Amino acid sequence: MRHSEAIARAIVRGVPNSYLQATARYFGSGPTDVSDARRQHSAYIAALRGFDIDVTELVPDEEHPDCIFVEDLAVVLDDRALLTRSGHAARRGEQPAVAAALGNDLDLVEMEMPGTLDGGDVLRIGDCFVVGLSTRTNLAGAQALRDFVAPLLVHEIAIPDDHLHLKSICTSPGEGLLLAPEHALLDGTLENIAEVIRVPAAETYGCNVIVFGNKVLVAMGYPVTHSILEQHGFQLHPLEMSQIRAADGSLTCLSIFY
Ligand code: CIR
Repeated sequence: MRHSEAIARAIVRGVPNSYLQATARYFGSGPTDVSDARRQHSAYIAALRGFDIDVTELVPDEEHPDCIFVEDLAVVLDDRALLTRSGHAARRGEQPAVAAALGNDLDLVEMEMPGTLDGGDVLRIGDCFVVGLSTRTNLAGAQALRDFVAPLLVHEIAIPDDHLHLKSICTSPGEGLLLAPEHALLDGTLENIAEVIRVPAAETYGCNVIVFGNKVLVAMGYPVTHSILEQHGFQLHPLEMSQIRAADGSLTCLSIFY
Protein backbone atom coordinates (compact mmCIF):
# COMPACT_ATOMS: atom_id res chain seq x y z
CA MET A 1 0.00 0.00 0.00
CA ARG A 2 1.67 3.21 -1.11
CA HIS A 3 0.62 6.82 -0.86
CA SER A 4 -2.25 7.42 -3.26
CA GLU A 5 -0.15 9.50 -5.66
CA ALA A 6 2.13 6.50 -6.13
CA ILE A 7 -0.51 3.77 -6.58
CA ALA A 8 0.15 2.21 -9.94
CA ARG A 9 -1.30 -1.29 -9.88
CA ALA A 10 -4.25 -3.18 -8.50
CA ILE A 11 -5.21 -6.82 -8.25
CA VAL A 12 -8.92 -7.61 -8.42
CA ARG A 13 -10.82 -10.88 -8.76
CA GLY A 14 -13.94 -11.61 -10.79
CA VAL A 15 -17.36 -12.40 -9.33
CA PRO A 16 -17.98 -16.18 -9.15
CA ASN A 17 -21.35 -17.79 -9.90
CA SER A 18 -21.29 -18.87 -6.24
CA TYR A 19 -21.33 -15.20 -5.10
CA LEU A 20 -24.91 -15.61 -3.83
CA GLN A 21 -23.41 -17.76 -1.04
CA ALA A 22 -21.02 -15.00 0.10
CA THR A 23 -20.86 -14.33 3.84
CA ALA A 24 -23.10 -11.47 5.01
CA ARG A 25 -23.64 -10.48 8.63
CA TYR A 26 -23.08 -6.74 8.89
CA PHE A 27 -24.14 -4.27 6.18
CA GLY A 28 -25.83 -6.86 4.03
CA SER A 29 -28.18 -9.82 4.07
CA GLY A 30 -26.58 -11.52 1.06
CA PRO A 31 -26.25 -10.74 -2.65
CA THR A 32 -29.34 -11.38 -4.76
CA ASP A 33 -28.17 -10.94 -8.36
CA VAL A 34 -24.84 -12.16 -9.73
CA SER A 35 -25.29 -10.31 -13.04
CA ASP A 36 -25.82 -7.03 -11.22
CA ALA A 37 -22.84 -7.75 -9.00
CA ARG A 38 -20.75 -8.32 -12.13
CA ARG A 39 -21.97 -5.05 -13.66
CA GLN A 40 -21.06 -3.14 -10.50
CA HIS A 41 -17.70 -4.90 -10.25
CA SER A 42 -16.92 -4.12 -13.90
CA ALA A 43 -17.81 -0.46 -13.38
CA TYR A 44 -15.41 -0.41 -10.45
CA ILE A 45 -12.60 -1.86 -12.55
CA ALA A 46 -13.35 0.62 -15.34
CA ALA A 47 -13.17 3.45 -12.80
CA LEU A 48 -9.75 2.26 -11.60
CA ARG A 49 -8.53 2.08 -15.19
CA GLY A 50 -9.90 5.59 -15.68
CA PHE A 51 -7.45 6.67 -12.96
CA ASP A 52 -4.62 5.01 -14.95
CA ILE A 53 -4.32 2.06 -12.59
CA ASP A 54 -2.85 -1.04 -14.21
CA VAL A 55 -5.46 -3.60 -13.12
CA THR A 56 -4.78 -7.36 -13.05
CA GLU A 57 -8.01 -9.35 -13.00
CA LEU A 58 -7.77 -12.81 -11.45
CA VAL A 59 -10.27 -15.43 -12.52
CA PRO A 60 -13.10 -16.10 -10.05
CA ASP A 61 -12.80 -19.04 -7.67
CA GLU A 62 -16.13 -20.89 -7.57
CA GLU A 63 -15.10 -22.70 -4.38
CA HIS A 64 -14.85 -19.36 -2.56
CA PRO A 65 -17.95 -17.15 -2.84
CA ASP A 66 -16.14 -14.23 -1.14
CA CYS A 67 -13.13 -14.29 -3.47
CA ILE A 68 -13.80 -10.80 -4.91
CA PHE A 69 -12.72 -9.29 -1.56
CA VAL A 70 -9.00 -9.58 -2.26
CA GLU A 71 -8.06 -6.72 0.07
CA ASP A 72 -8.28 -9.09 3.02
CA LEU A 73 -5.56 -11.42 1.75
CA ALA A 74 -2.48 -9.22 1.76
CA VAL A 75 -0.98 -5.98 3.02
CA VAL A 76 1.53 -4.35 0.70
CA LEU A 77 4.28 -2.01 1.74
CA ASP A 78 6.68 -0.79 -0.95
CA ASP A 79 8.06 -3.90 -2.66
CA ARG A 80 6.86 -6.47 -0.09
CA ALA A 81 3.53 -8.11 0.64
CA LEU A 82 2.43 -9.65 3.92
CA LEU A 83 0.17 -12.62 3.13
CA THR A 84 -2.41 -12.54 5.89
CA ARG A 85 -4.13 -15.45 7.68
CA SER A 86 -7.76 -14.50 7.29
CA GLY A 87 -9.80 -14.45 10.47
CA HIS A 88 -12.44 -16.30 8.42
CA ALA A 89 -10.81 -19.73 8.06
CA ALA A 90 -12.93 -20.67 5.04
CA ARG A 91 -11.48 -17.72 3.12
CA ARG A 92 -7.84 -18.83 3.45
CA GLY A 93 -8.18 -20.97 0.33
CA GLU A 94 -8.59 -17.76 -1.70
CA GLN A 95 -4.99 -16.87 -1.11
CA PRO A 96 -2.78 -19.00 -3.41
CA ALA A 97 -3.92 -17.29 -6.62
CA VAL A 98 -3.50 -13.86 -5.05
CA ALA A 99 -0.08 -14.77 -3.68
CA ALA A 100 1.01 -16.02 -7.10
CA ALA A 101 -0.04 -12.74 -8.72
CA LEU A 102 1.64 -10.59 -6.07
CA GLY A 103 4.72 -12.79 -6.20
CA ASN A 104 5.34 -11.68 -9.79
CA ASP A 105 6.12 -8.17 -8.54
CA LEU A 106 6.75 -8.29 -4.80
CA ASP A 107 8.64 -10.20 -2.10
CA LEU A 108 6.19 -12.22 -0.03
CA VAL A 109 6.12 -12.66 3.75
CA GLU A 110 3.70 -15.18 5.29
CA MET A 111 1.83 -14.47 8.51
CA GLU A 112 2.18 -17.32 10.96
CA MET A 113 -0.15 -18.93 13.50
CA PRO A 114 -1.73 -17.89 15.82
CA GLY A 115 -1.98 -14.55 14.01
CA THR A 116 -5.11 -13.72 12.09
CA LEU A 117 -5.66 -10.51 10.20
CA ASP A 118 -7.85 -9.30 7.35
CA GLY A 119 -6.48 -6.55 5.14
CA GLY A 120 -9.76 -4.71 5.68
CA ASP A 121 -8.54 -3.99 9.19
CA VAL A 122 -5.38 -2.23 8.02
CA LEU A 123 -5.42 1.45 7.17
CA ARG A 124 -2.37 3.46 6.22
CA ILE A 125 -2.41 7.13 6.97
CA GLY A 126 0.75 9.04 6.13
CA ASP A 127 3.69 7.25 7.68
CA CYS A 128 1.73 5.18 10.18
CA PHE A 129 -0.85 2.42 10.19
CA VAL A 130 -4.01 1.83 12.16
CA VAL A 131 -5.05 -1.78 12.71
CA GLY A 132 -8.52 -2.75 13.83
CA LEU A 133 -8.82 -5.51 16.41
CA SER A 134 -11.96 -7.20 15.21
CA THR A 135 -13.63 -10.59 14.92
CA ARG A 136 -11.12 -11.22 12.08
CA THR A 137 -7.92 -9.62 13.40
CA ASN A 138 -6.30 -10.68 16.68
CA LEU A 139 -3.40 -9.32 18.73
CA ALA A 140 -0.91 -11.75 17.17
CA GLY A 141 -2.02 -10.60 13.72
CA ALA A 142 -1.54 -6.99 14.75
CA GLN A 143 1.94 -7.87 16.02
CA ALA A 144 2.79 -9.56 12.72
CA LEU A 145 1.73 -6.36 10.96
CA ARG A 146 3.89 -4.33 13.32
CA ASP A 147 6.90 -6.52 12.54
CA PHE A 148 6.20 -6.26 8.81
CA VAL A 149 5.96 -2.46 8.62
CA ALA A 150 8.65 -1.59 11.22
CA PRO A 151 9.96 1.06 11.74
CA LEU A 152 6.62 2.59 10.73
CA LEU A 153 4.22 2.85 13.67
CA VAL A 154 1.04 0.81 14.10
CA HIS A 155 -1.83 2.07 16.26
CA GLU A 156 -4.44 -0.43 17.45
CA ILE A 157 -8.12 0.33 17.70
CA ALA A 158 -10.99 -1.87 18.88
CA ILE A 159 -13.68 -2.47 16.28
CA PRO A 160 -17.22 -2.62 17.68
CA ASP A 161 -18.84 -6.04 17.30
CA ASP A 162 -21.50 -4.69 14.97
CA HIS A 163 -18.91 -3.86 12.29
CA LEU A 164 -16.79 -6.21 10.21
CA HIS A 165 -13.53 -4.33 9.66
CA LEU A 166 -11.84 -1.03 10.47
CA LYS A 167 -12.14 0.07 6.84
CA SER A 168 -15.83 -0.87 6.79
CA ILE A 169 -16.28 2.28 8.86
CA CYS A 170 -13.18 4.43 8.44
CA THR A 171 -10.84 5.34 5.59
CA SER A 172 -8.67 8.28 4.69
CA PRO A 173 -9.88 10.60 1.94
CA GLY A 174 -6.54 12.42 1.87
CA GLU A 175 -3.34 13.17 3.72
CA GLY A 176 -4.12 14.05 7.35
CA LEU A 177 -7.83 13.27 7.03
CA LEU A 178 -10.01 10.41 8.21
CA LEU A 179 -13.67 9.75 7.56
CA ALA A 180 -15.67 7.97 10.28
CA PRO A 181 -19.24 7.76 11.57
CA GLU A 182 -20.23 9.92 14.52
CA HIS A 183 -21.03 6.96 16.79
CA ALA A 184 -17.94 4.76 16.51
CA LEU A 185 -14.18 4.69 17.13
CA LEU A 186 -14.44 7.44 19.71
CA ASP A 187 -11.54 6.49 22.01
CA GLY A 188 -9.30 9.30 20.72
CA THR A 189 -6.95 7.05 18.70
CA LEU A 190 -8.04 8.51 15.38
CA GLU A 191 -8.01 12.11 16.59
CA ASN A 192 -4.37 11.66 17.68
CA ILE A 193 -3.43 10.76 14.13
CA ALA A 194 -5.48 13.01 11.87
CA GLU A 195 -8.40 15.37 11.49
CA VAL A 196 -11.49 13.16 11.69
CA ILE A 197 -14.47 14.08 9.56
CA ARG A 198 -17.55 12.63 11.30
CA VAL A 199 -20.60 11.72 9.26
CA PRO A 200 -24.08 10.65 10.40
CA ALA A 201 -24.37 7.02 11.55
CA ALA A 202 -26.84 6.37 8.74
CA GLU A 203 -24.01 7.05 6.28
CA THR A 204 -21.48 4.68 7.87
CA TYR A 205 -21.09 2.69 4.63
CA GLY A 206 -20.14 5.91 2.83
CA CYS A 207 -16.99 6.21 4.97
CA ASN A 208 -15.17 3.74 2.74
CA VAL A 209 -13.60 5.73 -0.11
CA ILE A 210 -10.57 5.42 -2.38
CA VAL A 211 -8.61 8.55 -3.16
CA PHE A 212 -6.57 9.36 -6.25
CA GLY A 213 -5.12 12.84 -5.77
CA ASN A 214 -8.16 15.11 -5.43
CA LYS A 215 -10.50 12.57 -7.03
CA VAL A 216 -12.35 10.13 -4.81
CA LEU A 217 -14.27 6.95 -5.56
CA VAL A 218 -17.34 6.89 -3.31
CA ALA A 219 -20.34 4.62 -2.92
CA MET A 220 -23.52 6.08 -4.41
CA GLY A 221 -26.22 7.24 -2.00
CA TYR A 222 -24.51 9.00 0.91
CA PRO A 223 -25.34 12.68 0.32
CA VAL A 224 -24.07 14.19 3.57
CA THR A 225 -20.70 12.48 3.21
CA HIS A 226 -20.52 13.50 -0.44
CA SER A 227 -21.23 17.11 0.29
CA ILE A 228 -18.60 17.21 3.07
CA LEU A 229 -16.02 15.71 0.71
CA GLU A 230 -16.92 18.25 -1.98
CA GLN A 231 -16.51 21.05 0.56
CA HIS A 232 -13.01 19.69 1.19
CA GLY A 233 -12.28 20.15 -2.51
CA PHE A 234 -12.61 16.55 -3.68
CA GLN A 235 -14.08 15.60 -7.03
CA LEU A 236 -16.41 12.64 -6.51
CA HIS A 237 -16.82 9.52 -8.64
CA PRO A 238 -19.85 7.66 -7.24
CA LEU A 239 -20.30 3.93 -7.92
CA GLU A 240 -23.36 1.74 -7.41
CA MET A 241 -22.32 -0.77 -4.74
CA SER A 242 -25.58 -2.45 -3.67
CA GLN A 243 -24.60 -6.02 -4.61
CA ILE A 244 -21.15 -5.62 -3.07
CA ARG A 245 -22.56 -4.08 0.12
CA ALA A 246 -25.00 -7.01 0.29
CA ALA A 247 -21.98 -9.23 1.09
CA ASP A 248 -20.54 -6.69 3.57
CA GLY A 249 -17.99 -5.47 1.02
CA SER A 250 -16.95 -1.90 0.35
CA LEU A 251 -14.89 -0.15 -2.33
CA THR A 252 -11.46 -0.86 -0.83
CA CYS A 253 -12.27 -4.55 -0.26
CA LEU A 254 -12.22 -5.21 -4.00
CA SER A 255 -8.53 -4.40 -4.62
CA ILE A 256 -5.01 -4.85 -3.45
CA PHE A 257 -3.18 -1.68 -4.46
CA TYR A 258 0.56 -1.33 -4.88
C1 CIR B 1 -16.48 -11.53 4.45
O1 CIR B 1 -17.31 -11.66 5.36
O2 CIR B 1 -15.32 -11.87 4.60
C2 CIR B 1 -16.95 -10.95 3.14
N1 CIR B 1 -18.33 -11.26 2.93
C3 CIR B 1 -16.76 -9.45 3.09
C4 CIR B 1 -15.33 -9.03 3.14
C5 CIR B 1 -15.19 -7.55 2.98
N2 CIR B 1 -13.84 -7.18 2.96
C6 CIR B 1 -13.37 -6.04 3.46
O3 CIR B 1 -14.11 -5.31 4.10
N3 CIR B 1 -12.09 -5.79 3.33
